[in-house]
Amino acid sequence: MTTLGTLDELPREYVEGLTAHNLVPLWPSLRRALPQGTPHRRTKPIIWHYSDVRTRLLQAGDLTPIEKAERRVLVLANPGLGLENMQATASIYIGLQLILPRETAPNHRHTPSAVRFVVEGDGGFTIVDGEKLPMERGDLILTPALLWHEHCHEGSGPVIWLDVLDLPTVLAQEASYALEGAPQKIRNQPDQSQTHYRRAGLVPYQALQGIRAAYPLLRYPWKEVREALQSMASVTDRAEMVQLAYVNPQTGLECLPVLGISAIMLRPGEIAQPRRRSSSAVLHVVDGEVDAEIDAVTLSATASDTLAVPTHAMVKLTNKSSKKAAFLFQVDDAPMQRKLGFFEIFD
Ligand code: 1HN
Repeated sequence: MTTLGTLDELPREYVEGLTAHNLVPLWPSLRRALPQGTPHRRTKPIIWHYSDVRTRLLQAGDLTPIEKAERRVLVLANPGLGLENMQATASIYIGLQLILPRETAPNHRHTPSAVRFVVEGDGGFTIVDGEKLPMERGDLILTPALLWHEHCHEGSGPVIWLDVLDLPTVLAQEASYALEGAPQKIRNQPDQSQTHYRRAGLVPYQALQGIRAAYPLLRYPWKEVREALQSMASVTDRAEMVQLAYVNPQTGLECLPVLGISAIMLRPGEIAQPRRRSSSAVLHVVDGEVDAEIDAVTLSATASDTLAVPTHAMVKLTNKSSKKAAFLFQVDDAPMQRKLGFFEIFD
């Protein structure tokens, strides 16, 4: 590989003339823009322990009334990317949000897409596009770009969930903004996961005639995801991972344009070594004790802990229990990378 010319090698007056005309020579920066072989990664493999976050989130509940926060969130910020940039990985935003009984997080809509993954508590719900979506532990709720959403809490005790957004990508496009709205009118009926999309393989007949919403299913109850993982595990070779992707039931494609959502079951004692891939990810332990080796870093995770996986990382997941299964929730940016044409899985 040839060594390219540097800025210092150019006459000072020439460089000043370029600067004066808002021009920049590429060659001194070319190797930084295109490192050879693997990308330059600032994202650190790190873990956020739920016990550390939860304490401080409950303190925020005392310190900051919901009216002063709108969303009472502590952001899981990767130190390698600068805490102020609010990135768990370069393209994934993660926060932990607290709502207390009778509070509401007011109605709004915005350009970033989000999912919520419920970590703790009963009685919370999100209203998306007029649909009331109950939030039980492990449930996944979609709030796709530009759909109205607000959160409420009719139960007792704190409700805490993981917010997952494609915010870093939308911010990088200078396209992130929100609109506030009046509280939504709730359609007084069970959510569509209980009525129109009860099981895989069955969709409303009308959808075949082209009458379909862009986001037909907005809630994926954990109870069903967990059962589906267990059924799959019962017949899956130990050499293969037990992993299910959350998809749009009308298209069979990922739920959201940028972020991919999936759930993993690690059987008792299982060591999973997924192939190295170009995407970044966030892993969240739903249940169990898991050692995650990410590049050369080993992180020990237990229920409700969250981990950042950089792009191109080597990953090894170990279920530390020889008796109980472990369950993980995964978010990655593979859908965006696929659309951009560079998603890769390496040998
Ligand atoms: C948002 O709309 C929510 O609706 C939570 O609960 C976190 C972080 C950045 C931008 C929008 C919510 C958010 C957010």
